[in-house]
Amino acid sequence: MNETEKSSQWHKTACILCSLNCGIEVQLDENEPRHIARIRGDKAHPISRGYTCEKPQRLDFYQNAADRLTSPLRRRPDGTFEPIDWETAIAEIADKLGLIRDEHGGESIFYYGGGGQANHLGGTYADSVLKALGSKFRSNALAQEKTGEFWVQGKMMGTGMHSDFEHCEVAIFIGKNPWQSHGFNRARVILRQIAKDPDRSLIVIDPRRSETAELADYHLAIIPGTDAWCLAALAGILVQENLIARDWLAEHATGLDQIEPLLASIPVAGYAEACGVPEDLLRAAARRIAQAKSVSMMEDLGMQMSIHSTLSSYLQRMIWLLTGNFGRPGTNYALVPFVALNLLNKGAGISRESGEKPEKRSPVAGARIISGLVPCNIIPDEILTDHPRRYRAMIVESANPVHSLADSQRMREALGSLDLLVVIDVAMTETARLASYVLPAPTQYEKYEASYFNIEFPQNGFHLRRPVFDSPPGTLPEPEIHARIVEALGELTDEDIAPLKAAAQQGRPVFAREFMNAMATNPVIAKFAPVVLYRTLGPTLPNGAASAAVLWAACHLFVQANPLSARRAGFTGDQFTAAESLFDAILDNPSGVIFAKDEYEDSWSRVRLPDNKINLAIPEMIAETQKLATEPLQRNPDYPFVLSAGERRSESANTIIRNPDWRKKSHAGLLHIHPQDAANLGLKADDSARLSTRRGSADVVIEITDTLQPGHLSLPNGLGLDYDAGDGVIMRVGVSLNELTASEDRDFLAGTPWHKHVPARLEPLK
Ligand SMILES: Nc1nc2c(c(=O)[nH]1)N[C@H]1C(S)=C(S)[C@@H](COP(=O)(O)OP(=O)(O)OC[C@H]3O[C@@H](n4cnc5c(=O)[nH]c(N)nc54)[C@H](O)[C@@H]3O)O[C@H]1N2
Ligand SMILES: Nc1nc2c(c(=O)[nH]1)N[C@H]1C(S)=C(S)[C@@H](COP(=O)(O)OP(=O)(O)OC[C@H]3O[C@@H](n4cnc5c(=O)[nH]c(N)nc54)[C@H](O)[C@@H]3O)O[C@H]1N2
Ligand code: SF4
Ligand SMILES: [Mo]
Repeated sequence: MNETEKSSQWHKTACILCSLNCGIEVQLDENEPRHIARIRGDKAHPISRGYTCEKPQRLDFYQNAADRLTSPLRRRPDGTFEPIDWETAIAEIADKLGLIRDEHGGESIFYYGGGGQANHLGGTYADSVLKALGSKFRSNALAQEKTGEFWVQGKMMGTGMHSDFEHCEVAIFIGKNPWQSHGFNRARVILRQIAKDPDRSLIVIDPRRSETAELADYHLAIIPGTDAWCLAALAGILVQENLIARDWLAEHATGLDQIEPLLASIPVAGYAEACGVPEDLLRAAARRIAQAKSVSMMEDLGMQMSIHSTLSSYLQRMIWLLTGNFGRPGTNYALVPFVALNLLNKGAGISRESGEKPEKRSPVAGARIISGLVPCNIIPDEILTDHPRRYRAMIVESANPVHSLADSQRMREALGSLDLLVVIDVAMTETARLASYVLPAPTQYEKYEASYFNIEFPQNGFHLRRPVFDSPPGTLPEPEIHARIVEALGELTDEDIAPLKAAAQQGRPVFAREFMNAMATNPVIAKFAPVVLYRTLGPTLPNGAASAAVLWAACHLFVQANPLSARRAGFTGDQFTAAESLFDAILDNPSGVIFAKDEYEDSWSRVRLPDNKINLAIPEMIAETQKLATEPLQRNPDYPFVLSAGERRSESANTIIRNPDWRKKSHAGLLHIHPQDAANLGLKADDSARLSTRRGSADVVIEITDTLQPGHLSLPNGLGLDYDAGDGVIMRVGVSLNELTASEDRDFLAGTPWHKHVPARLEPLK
């Protein structure tokens, strides 16, 4: 295909700006063929079906950023970087990691990241590097938002779950603004449908009149940080007005006898006052929930990144469980993940189904490890110490912890004090700037990638995306980087893989037999399975799809664990044939495939607790609920405002796009403030002010809006990046939020941060 044909063609891929990864089609610029010129939704994508929001129109800012990395870099003693070749980079990194392992043990090498919003294929191969090093501790962004929810979910259901907003009668969102942040497919279409149907209701629990709250039938505008009181009051009303689904609970749940007296004693009027919502409105919402045939409920950062987050995850579940809303259309369901992530990438925390691993604690701070992830907020404590088991080296892949985790100042200090920091990214990030070595990867449009947050039901989809562009010289895809490190460590030799390489030449049936055999007989093959597959099966896959090799094993594991789901999705025959045809379907369908079809009742068999019954009573959470009566929300008079540090707006997308020009001027990261507060401070629209927290201060420009309550301030997520436009001049637009947050402000159990609840002070800058 010549360049002109290539540019006029529509290439199928996905948007990478949030976890939904909607299918899109892109056309390249005729004159500048490395640019994306036009973008439209892919109607053939089996999940998003042509839907997109406005953000992907600006994806070329990601693809063609000026701070893209094009060569491995090594830090010089003076802190500047020099380009080096790949052979040198891999040899030196493997050598240094090997020395640290030999001297201090593999436990001292910490892995962070492994995939952002749409790129988890590379991270599955990192597992082999970690095994080669004997590394045991890892984390990623899920451990600063979802681990409290995972812990509760593990104790109550032993399975991951999601909600069926498309079919529910009542939808409830707490600390979640799906109009902007999505979180489920085709969110705006579905929200509009619910809002305009007189028989359906939308309940939003959010201190702010968000775009979603605008559409709500019931907006419970709580005082920031009082979710636990609001939820306890709602659950209290359900019990006290006898609105609970008693027969259903008798059949499907245990522990009601322990929580009923607790909820019966909730002083509803007092808790209504504590959360600032009129008691009548709380009662009306609770009755609406109890009446409905189906209720779906979702929590997100507004609750998960605030005080009481783990407790609120527990109380949130009471609302829909006490009313029997699980395992039917329109309610909440247990999903079927693509098992590979569980088995091949153990502990990555992506599948949302593992609860707490018994007794697992971080080596220095002794923090609880949930779903295999060390709490993000304690990472600096694990490094900034002379403890013999401290982390001494770190590999960061596809993440920017210096910018995205609490307390950037301590994170910089911690990363700066490591013996070795290796960063794998596409761009020169705030974290990469501190690295000993920076390894450049192609963008997600220059390699095979996969969208992994598969949470749809009753049909679940998987999308393997093909490259739209060739990868630039100087970059290597992550699977290749990981394979080379494992090989340079001397852990996997040509002799180990030669028989499988030969078998792969004879077709997949022969390969499958030999691979299973090798897994059972050669411990090296079992230990490094992802990289082995990449090196043996990988080169035989069509169209250069070597990175997809790990998915072959994933297909087999999936069909083995869920034969019925696969059969309903059309993958029939014996287990081997079904798995092979699923793998072929993934390779052959550039818009993605449905890999599982389920029945709502299947949810019950996935509740992995005794008798498949839901457990309502978690002792730690019962004790926390009791404390609500005597421990009111604390206020610090020196910091009279509550700052929500990280609102999702229409032009924020974590830090995936670094060039600030992707936003219109009017969205340049303004601080939202209520008119009354602005007037009290003598501030007018577009005035500058100094925002201070216990940890730091920043200059902000304000926007006045009555969508916020008095006393509440809000700043957008993902801004304040130091973007080098190529001329050495750093552009910074908006506030780098985590310069203002403190790592000790975190949940008592899961260690998740309180970013939505940062005590703050605001002073006019004159
Ligand atoms: N446009 C856009 N979409 C995104 C992202 C993005 O950067 N930009 N990021 C993606 C990611 S990684 C995630 S995790 C999701 C997050 O998605 P969301 O959690 O929906 O996003 P937020 O805007 O951070 O927070 C949601 C709401 O919490 C409210 N809130 C603040 N304080 C409180 C409180 O004390 N209690 C309650 N109940 N609510 C409160 C805020 O007013 C806000 O409306 O979004 C994803 N989607
Ligand atoms: N104060 C505050 N802090 C927050 C939040 C908040 O609301 N408030 N939100 C938090 C949330 S929910 C999240 S999820 C985190 C997200 O924070 P992180 O997990 O750090 O991830 P992203 O900001 O998504 O950045 C992804 C990185 O991947 C790189 N990248 C993109 N494509 C590729 C690729 O193909 N290969 C490689 N190797 N790298 C690639 C990008 O350049 C970028 O550096 O931020 C958190 N931080
Ligand atoms: S930002 Fe999210 S919802 Fe919007 S198009 Fe991209 S993947 Fe879809
Ligand atoms: Mo997130």
